[in-house]
Amino acid sequence: MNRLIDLRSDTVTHPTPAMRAAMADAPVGDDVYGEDPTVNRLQALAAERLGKEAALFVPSGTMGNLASLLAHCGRGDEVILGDRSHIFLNEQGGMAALGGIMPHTLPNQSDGTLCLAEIAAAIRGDNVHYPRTRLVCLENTHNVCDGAPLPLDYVRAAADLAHAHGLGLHVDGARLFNAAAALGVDVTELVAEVDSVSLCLSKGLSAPVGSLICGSSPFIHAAHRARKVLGGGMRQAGVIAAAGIVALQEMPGRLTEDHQRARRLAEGFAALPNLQVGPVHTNILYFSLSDDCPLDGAGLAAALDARGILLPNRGPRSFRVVTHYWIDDQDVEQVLSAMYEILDIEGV
Ligand code: TLP
Repeated sequence: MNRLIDLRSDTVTHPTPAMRAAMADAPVGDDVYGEDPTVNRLQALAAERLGKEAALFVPSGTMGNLASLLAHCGRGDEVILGDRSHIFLNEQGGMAALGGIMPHTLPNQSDGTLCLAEIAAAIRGDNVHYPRTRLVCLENTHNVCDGAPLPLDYVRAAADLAHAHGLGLHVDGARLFNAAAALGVDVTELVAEVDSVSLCLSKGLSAPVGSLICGSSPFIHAAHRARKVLGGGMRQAGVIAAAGIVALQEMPGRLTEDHQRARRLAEGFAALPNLQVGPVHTNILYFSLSDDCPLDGAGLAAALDARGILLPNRGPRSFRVVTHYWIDDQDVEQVLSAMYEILDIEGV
């Protein structure tokens, strides 16, 4: 039986052999005492790589975003963010549930940005009736907006706008290295004007667990307190941080391969008459079955599943494909052949 081709997400990535070796050998200590040398090394490496004063290792992207928001905001404060952002859609409203923070959503444009004029208009004045606006959040790359990278000039302009009004700018950079690779800019430059950034080691970078928050030393001090109250103080976490070090050092340089494979899939899919295929900017590709396609989403997912390809439908007729380290060129060709076979078209 061939191995599964798992295109559900880049979160499904297993650790690489180099990561497993580093994990086995990692020196560890109690990180709640600040004594885990491997965690400390990972945090120092991340801070240096992103050009920030300090960094904090957290168990997940969700906790990275929430600890950041708790560090920036108090109860009753307001955060401006996109209505299609992961923080708003997929994090259980943690900011409101646990922090008493109010989300103020603006429509995400199709490229993942928020309109700067709309941000400016949403910022509250000093009025006893209003909550205090504290923070703007962006997502880079933008998961739901076709994995689009937010351009450097846009991030700078958003930071200038936020700072001109005394607000902070947080970036959910779960796939920040994908953005930097797609834009051809250094990741340090991409977050230079940003006050805080969370990035995931466990997605395109293939580490088994973990995210990092980076920012100023006072910000990381506050985020560290927030991580503890959220139950994210870990003990001998060096075992997983060791994989994170390999992820930061070895994996960003290969992400363009994932982007090329996503493009190859999109080109192949585009030749099928029954599919509407979205644009590809990075490693994420959305497509849907046209109304006249005899198969519905569940039917296509089942037919792919029977061929060892994991791609459950996300809506009645819609799909998201995510390429990653464990998808190679042969897998891409196998997926295309399967799609052509299922949708009854001659092979590519
Ligand atoms: N995204 C997951 C699912 O939750 C949708 C995925 O498969 O893409 N920010 C962004 C932009 C994300 O895409 C995700 C995870 C997170 C934050 C949360 O990270 P985790 O899963 O580590 O809490």
